[in-house]
Amino acid sequence: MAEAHAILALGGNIGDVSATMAEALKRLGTAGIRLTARSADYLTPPWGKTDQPPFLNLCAEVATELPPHGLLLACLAVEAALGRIRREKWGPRIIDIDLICYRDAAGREVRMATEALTLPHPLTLERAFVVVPLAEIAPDLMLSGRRIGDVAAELEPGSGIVRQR
Ligand code: PH2
Ligand code: MG
Ligand code: MG
Repeated sequence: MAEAHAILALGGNIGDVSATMAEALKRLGTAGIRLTARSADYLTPPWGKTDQPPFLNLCAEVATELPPHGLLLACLAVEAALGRIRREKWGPRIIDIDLICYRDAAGREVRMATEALTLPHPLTLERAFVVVPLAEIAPDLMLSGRRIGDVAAELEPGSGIVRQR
């Protein structure tokens, strides 16, 4: 059966985040979520709530037969298994795995707004910590009528984001 494709954004700012994100991708791989591309890790200034340590972020492209909500549940299960405890909105965390956009097996962009999940993720273009890593793996991706590579080119100079390695 043909697979759907999705973009995931991972991040965190507590503990060895690089190792935690790698472990998260490995665990997703055993849950029917096949990694097809991943960006480098990026050191990023905290966004939204700025009085906290910097984050490490990456973006990944995955292929899966899971529907959008099934994919979201798998991401939340991996977060929980890796020890994430939800405290304050936008606050410090061990690992966060967000679903950015989803293309079904027929190649159609899925748009939805439920309490649990809005697709595409509505804050993507405002978040340099997502746009810059995403531009590394999918510069031609279109979100809200904008090409991700173009949005990243506008952001990058003053974003304070540093690619690792
Ligand atoms: N996640 C947030 C809030 N702020 N800032 C950065 N740099 N990276 C994140 O992953 C991040 C954030 C809420 O999910
Ligand atoms: Mg998030
Ligand atoms: Mg999240």
